[in-house]
Amino acid sequence: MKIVVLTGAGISAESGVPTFRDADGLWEGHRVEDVATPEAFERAPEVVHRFYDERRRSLQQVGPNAAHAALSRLEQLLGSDLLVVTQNIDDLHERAGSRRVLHMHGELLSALCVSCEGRFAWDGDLVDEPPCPGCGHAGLRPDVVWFGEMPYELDLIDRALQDADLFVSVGTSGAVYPAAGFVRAATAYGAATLELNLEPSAGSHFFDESRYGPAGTLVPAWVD
Ligand code: BJW
Repeated sequence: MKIVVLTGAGISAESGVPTFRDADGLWEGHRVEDVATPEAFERAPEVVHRFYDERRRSLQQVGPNAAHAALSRLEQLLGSDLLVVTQNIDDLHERAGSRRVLHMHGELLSALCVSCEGRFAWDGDLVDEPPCPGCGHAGLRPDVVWFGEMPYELDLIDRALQDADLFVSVGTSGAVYPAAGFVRAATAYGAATLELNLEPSAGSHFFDESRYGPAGTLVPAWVD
């Protein structure tokens, strides 16, 4: 059975990573729309850098939880029949042992050069305008996908959805496209669909089945 699992901020919540749209989902009074747009970066790059530099540093204080671990176990069973598509920019799936992970909204531990468009492994701060390791230009930005930008790997994801027998969505509000549209695409391609979330998402009525509760409980119960 071929399975595509889409994950969102809710899967990392029990690891201590704040979500975007829950009560604690604000950063110093900013809405995500105020710090996750190219316009915000143009207007106040240091504010945006600080937001991502802090999140990059916080990654070292957290670890994968039971939901990440369960998806890693599932990959050991299914091999290439499982693909995890994550909207998250943390590396908790990888640290739990998952290898078949697509980061459609980019990665905190990567920097993108605005000049040569090179992508580089990065674990330090970006606020000090370090030079690009590729071309030397002082224009590195977080390698993440902001509103209005094209998410990564959409062709691969669409092909995986076409082949999937089951599409599972974990810990996402369904507020952000194109990820919010994957359930309808998967259904149109013939897959069964399952939502695992703390509460009904914006698109919960599109799923064949929904289970509500914390991912750290629901995902292991589904996998095992
Ligand atoms: C738990 C839990 C626990 C909590 N256990 N669960 C109208 C229609 C269609 C599209 C648009 C439209 N208007 C505008 C657009 C485009 C726009 C968009 O979708 N805007 C919406 C606001 C409407 N989208 C874009 O611009 C995207 N690009 C694009 O569309 O390109 C053009 C294109 C055209 C055609 C085809 C394809 C493309 C880009 C979107 C980029 C989003 N970027 C961000 C920031 C990334 C970097 C960063 O991390 O800072 O991505 S925004 C932010 O939202 C982040 C997340 O990945 C994303 C989704 O959030 P997520 O993961 O769902 O988190 P939350 O907080 O919303 O929800 C958490 C959920 O977990 C909740 O439901 C909780 O209940 C639950 N939960 N604890 C289980 N313990």
